[in-house]
Order: sequence, then structure tokens, then C-alpha cells
Amino acid sequence: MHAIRILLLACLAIALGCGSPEPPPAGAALGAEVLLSGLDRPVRLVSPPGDARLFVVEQVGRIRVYDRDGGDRGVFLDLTSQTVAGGERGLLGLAFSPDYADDGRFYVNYTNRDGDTRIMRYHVATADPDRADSGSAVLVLAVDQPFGNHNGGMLAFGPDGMLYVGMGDGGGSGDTDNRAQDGGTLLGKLLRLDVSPPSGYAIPADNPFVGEPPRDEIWALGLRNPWVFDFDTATGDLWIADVGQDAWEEIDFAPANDPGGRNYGWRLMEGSDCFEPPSGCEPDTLVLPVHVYAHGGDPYRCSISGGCVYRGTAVPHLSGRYLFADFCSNQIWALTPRAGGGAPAVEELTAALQPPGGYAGIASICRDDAGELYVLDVAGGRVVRIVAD
Ligand SMILES: [Ca+2]
Ligand SMILES: [Ca+2]
Repeated sequence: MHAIRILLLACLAIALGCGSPEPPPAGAALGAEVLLSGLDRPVRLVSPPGDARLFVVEQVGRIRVYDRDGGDRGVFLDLTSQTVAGGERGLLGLAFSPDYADDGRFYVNYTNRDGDTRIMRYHVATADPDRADSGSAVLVLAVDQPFGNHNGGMLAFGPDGMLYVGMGDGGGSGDTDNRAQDGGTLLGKLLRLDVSPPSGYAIPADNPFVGEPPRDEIWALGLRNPWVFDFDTATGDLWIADVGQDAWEEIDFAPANDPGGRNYGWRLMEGSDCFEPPSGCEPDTLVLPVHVYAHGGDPYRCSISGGCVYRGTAVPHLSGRYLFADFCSNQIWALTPRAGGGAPAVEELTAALQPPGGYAGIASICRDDAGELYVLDVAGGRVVRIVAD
């Protein structure tokens, strides 16, 4: 009906001689279907390499495992007794080893009962691939958290086989202790760790601050709350959604094979504006976002929920585009990178990607091993798959 109306309007426009027909409505080849519901604050969805199963992270401390068609395979790991969940805390990150099929290792990032960040390694159970060995925990990294918010939380292996860790600035407001610019703390950074040792981690020899004062774990600094980042599975490019303060939300970028050491600006800058100090922030010395959007509007926008670059096959309209959302407005956009730089094109897809009942609060957009995308509605307890209409 809607399509017919648009067609009629387009014909009318031609008849009146007022221009060429409209292109197909944005998102005409897109749809959204509810795959899972009734979950307890789902924040992430991850698949091991080469594995068709979907592992859904519930912020309350559970990892559930499903078939790709939504068939329930049970609870993979229950960490609810280890975590303090609520607000921005809880079980926040999950990454499977690049060699998971052989080594059975996976990594989680959660806020422990003291409110501090713990990154732990676990092993799959010997007898059942749908269960983790809950007694196999090994500490990889512990980071104290001064406040309850801005825990970052995401873990992902890069194309280089290293584990990347998104760390928020420690919280509070305005990064009053200037942690994101302080090379002496891991807060407000993206970390790069070699997790091949039996426990803990090693520093990759080519990390950018080896032999310099900033801590050797740091890959990038000047981040406020990089809750979701993504390595494009086709190019290796890095996309970081960094949650802003009161004015701007931003998307940061680094090309594949970047040597690291980028300073993305926070708290000197929020988005493309000076923040602290309010003027004279010397943007030329910092890495500016590739895309920003302002707080406000109707629906009200206030907090970016990062996503993924689409490299699946089911939805050609999205190929090579980076999808992201806003937690407050539940709008969804697709960003098309510009070869050779320049401002990327951004298309809003909110209408085309509405499931029945809409979204209550989007936490992230994630991909499975086939490259297909899922919207994680943390507040609505649902996982919504993006499909061709
Ligand atoms: Ca150093
Ligand atoms: Ca920034």
C-alpha cells in the first residue's frame, strides 16, 4: 500500500513536470524479524569463527547459545554470581579465540562484585560444545573502576590475532581526572593484548607505546566510552563508536594496518568541538571523528550504540556499509565509507528496520559468522535479525 502510494506520487510528480521519478524508497530491500525474545538485557551477539551458532551475552551475567534459526541450545555460561549488573555494568564483552575450534578458549569482560573490570579466559567443556567449563577461569586483566559508568566492555580479536579491549574513561562526568589523555592509566583507551601466554597477557612488541612513557598495553587513547568497536571482516579497518558527553556522538576510524597510537581526542574534544579546555584544543594534533551527530531532536538522540560493517550476503543493500544506532531514539543508520576520505554518506534506515512493537533500547548491532546483522534490544529483551524484505 505504502509502495503504491509512493508510486502514485512519483507519477503525479512526472505528470506535473516537476522532476524525475523518486528513487526506490530508502530501505526498500530491508526488513527486520524478531529472532529471540524474553532475554534478560541482551547486549552482544557473537559467533566463534566458522561456527553457525549464536552466543548471546545477557548483561546480568549469562551467555546463552542458539542455532542460527533461533533454536535454544541452553545456557553456555552463568556468571550472574560474579557480576554486579545494572546501568552500564555487568557482563559486557565476549570474544572467541581465532583458533576456538582447536583451543576452545574464549574471553569475557565483566564488572565484578566490587565494581571493577575483569577480563577472564574460559574454556569450553570437554564433553559438550554448548556448555563452558565454569571452573576453567583464568585472569587475563584486572582494571579498577572509580565510578559505575563508562566501563567500555567490548572484546574482539583483530585481524592480527591480538585481543582488543575497549576501556571507558572510568566514569563520572566530563572525565574530571583527565584519564583518557593520561598514558599512565588504561582507562579511556583501546588496549591491544597478546593473550597467548598460559595466563595474563604479553605486550605485543609492535604496540605503539613500547619504549615510551604511556603504558605498553595502549593501542589508542582519548576515548570516552568505546562500548562497541568493529574490525571490518573484509578490509581490517577499525570502526569505533565513542559515546559522547552532553553534545555530540561520534564514530572514529583507523585503516587496516594502522600502526596504532592514535589520540581520538577526549576530553580535549567532544566530537569536533573543543571540550576541556573549551577553546584552544589544537585539533590538528588529534584524530577527529569521521562522523558525528548532535544530541537532541525528535526522537531525542543521546548515546551512540555501535555496530558492524555488513559483509553478509542476504541483504545486498547494506554491503560494505557500517550500521549503527542511538540508544535513546532507537534510530538506525548506515554509513557508506568514502574511498580516499571525505565525509561519508549516512542513510537512516529506522523505518525499514522496525520489528513489530519497535525497539525499547538498542545496545549494539552485531554480526554472526556469516556476516549477517542483528540488533540487540537490551531494554526490550529481544534480538532482531536484519533481513531482505
Ligand atoms: Ca610504554
Ligand atoms: Ca573523539
